[in-house]
Amino acid sequence: MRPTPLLVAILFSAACAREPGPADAAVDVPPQQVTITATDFGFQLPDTPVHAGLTTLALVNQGSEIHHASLVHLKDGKTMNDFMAALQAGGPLPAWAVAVGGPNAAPPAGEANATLMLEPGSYVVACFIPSPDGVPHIAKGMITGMEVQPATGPVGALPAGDIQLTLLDYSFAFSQPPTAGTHTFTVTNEGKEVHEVVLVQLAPGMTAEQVGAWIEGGEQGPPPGLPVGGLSGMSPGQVNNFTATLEPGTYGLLCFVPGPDGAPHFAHGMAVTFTVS
Ligand SMILES: [Cu+2]
Repeated sequence: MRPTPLLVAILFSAACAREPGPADAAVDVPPQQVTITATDFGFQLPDTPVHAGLTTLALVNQGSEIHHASLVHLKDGKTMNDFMAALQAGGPLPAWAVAVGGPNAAPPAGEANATLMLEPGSYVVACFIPSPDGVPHIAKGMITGMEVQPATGPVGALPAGDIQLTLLDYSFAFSQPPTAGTHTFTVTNEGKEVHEVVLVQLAPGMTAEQVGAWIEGGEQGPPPGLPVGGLSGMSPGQVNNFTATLEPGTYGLLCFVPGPDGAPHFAHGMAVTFTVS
């Protein structure tokens, strides 16, 4: 007896259900959850091992200043001391130090998040945000090492957010204007320099440029805006997601990474103000 078409269809769909393709397996892996606690001026990482693969980093700020967690992958056996020496030498990051992103700019008592694919290896977690005295937090001891162990199972894949944000030399480009509500932003650095993105909810009448000037000027007077999300420095080609909830009002995007001339990228055009409705 030959199987009926219906039976063939049932057998075929059952076979498909038993043998998901690699893409299906990848997107079904939930991200590893890692909480990073920031204080004035240090980081606390989990006691449990961090493994390679899709990972959501939650930055919890228990300090009194704004902090971020910038992850830098140290390759070629380089150490945190090598990284500090390279920073002191100035100029762009050496090729062995790859800025992979991380949660940007959590206000005091606030949080920030980033989801990314972690490769195994040695990392540093650092905060480059300056205090009102102009000294970056990394120079006050806000750097620590993090070892990422090899994956123990499927590594997953970074899911596509509902809004794409591209970082360029020197501009931001949205796939569509952000609306009020909760969004996952997929951010890709398509520039030739390291870039970050700080998403700021602006006070009425304020602009993104005024936020940049306020930070650079030692945070005098009331803040022109408060950070609500974003991603720390990302080397060319890096991709991270972050999730943020927007209310109707005005917002700004800024990049504080210095260019070859020493001026922050926001002074070169990476400061945009937009309206959310
Ligand atoms: Cu900090």
